Amino acid sequence: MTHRVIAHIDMDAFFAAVEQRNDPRLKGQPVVVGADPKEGRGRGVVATCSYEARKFGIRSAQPISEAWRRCPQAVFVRGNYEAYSQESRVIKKIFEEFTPDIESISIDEAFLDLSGCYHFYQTPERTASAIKQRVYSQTGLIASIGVAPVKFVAKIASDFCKPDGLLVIAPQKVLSFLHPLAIEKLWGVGRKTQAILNQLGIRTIGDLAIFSRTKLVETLGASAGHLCDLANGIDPRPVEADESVGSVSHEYTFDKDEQNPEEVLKVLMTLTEKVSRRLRKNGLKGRTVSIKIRTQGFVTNTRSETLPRAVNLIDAIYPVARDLFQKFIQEQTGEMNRGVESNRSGICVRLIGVKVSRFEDDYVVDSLFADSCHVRQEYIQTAMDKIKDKFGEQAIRRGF
Ligand code: TTP
Ligand code: MG
Repeated sequence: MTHRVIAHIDMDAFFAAVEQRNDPRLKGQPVVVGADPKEGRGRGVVATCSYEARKFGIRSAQPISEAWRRCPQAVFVRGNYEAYSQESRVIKKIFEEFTPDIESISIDEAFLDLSGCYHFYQTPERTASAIKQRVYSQTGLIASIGVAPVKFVAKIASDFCKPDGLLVIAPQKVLSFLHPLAIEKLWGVGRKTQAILNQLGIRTIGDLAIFSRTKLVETLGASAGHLCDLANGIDPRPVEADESVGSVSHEYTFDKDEQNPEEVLKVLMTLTEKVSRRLRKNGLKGRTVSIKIRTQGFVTNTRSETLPRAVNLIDAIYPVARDLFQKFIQEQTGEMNRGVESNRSGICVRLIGVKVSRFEDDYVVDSLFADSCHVRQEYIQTAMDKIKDKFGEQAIRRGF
């Protein structure tokens, strides 16, 4: 049986490492990137901190006031979102020198499928080591890399070997690596699931691997079957390469011409949701929103608008798409009234599509830098993405 060779690469203390590299005085210092601590009165949170700061118990998402209390002598930096984003692009370019099969997960994290290229470096370990060295020599930043035959094990491995780590889990070692680990290390086991599993006497991944699948599904529902598979090292999910095209779009053809604009708008909302989700999955934001409308007689119309800043959230994309559609309807109705078109019953839409293009910065974890409304929208959409990833496209929908 041939196994895949999948690497999970995650930069160490990413934002803080960029700060330390840019200012050598910060090397070896506890550095906290996040909101202004205002001598302990600051609101907001820690984005990340250097490993020196972690020794004081400082963590991502902790209130900045707590970070200050734990280590007032740390260097507190507000962060430079653009710089991190730029660095992320440079790192991704390095990955592309090794393989085109790259699935970006976040600003500092990606899966690479090395199955087709590791032979050039003889072994998976040497390939991963070459990537690590290349990243360091070009950026001065340190990546930790986990390599395994399946995705989730590669991710656990990179986390396990941090910082400055490289860990290759050979196929025959997957179970002996996984089984002693705490159950919460398993992808998809949050605090609630962990509590239930603990009540069932399951504390390690190994405990889960030998637990009755039927009993687990009875207790946790159908999705628990997936957890059993993971505990046994089974994860068929492939590395899904990022989109390399210049736009992301979705369209829908109605079974018969749709005359009710409200129905068309409902479809437009669903399509926009899909586009938004794909954009975010691929770390993209675009400035141009376009719609495509095919009316009776296969006449295809497009309308687009370019925004002052790049977007990928549905709340930013949908209103633009909706306004474009409504304007189009008004134009058409006006023309009909002037006798340009003979269709008296109103507009008949055969196909509707939405597209976002003119990509700009990669998507980064910018919640720190955005207003609170934007942050809420991000949380909601990320939660919706996770539900859809787990339970399918129909599992959750927006109200209109
Ligand atoms: P992580 O990879 O989770 O953290 P890290 O790179 O700082 O540290 P390590 O991987 O070594 O544990 O996140 C990458 C960057 O994303 C991080 O540097 C800052 C940002 N980030 C936030 O802004 N808020 C958060 O809550 C988290 C977890 C990360
Ligand atoms: Mg990281």
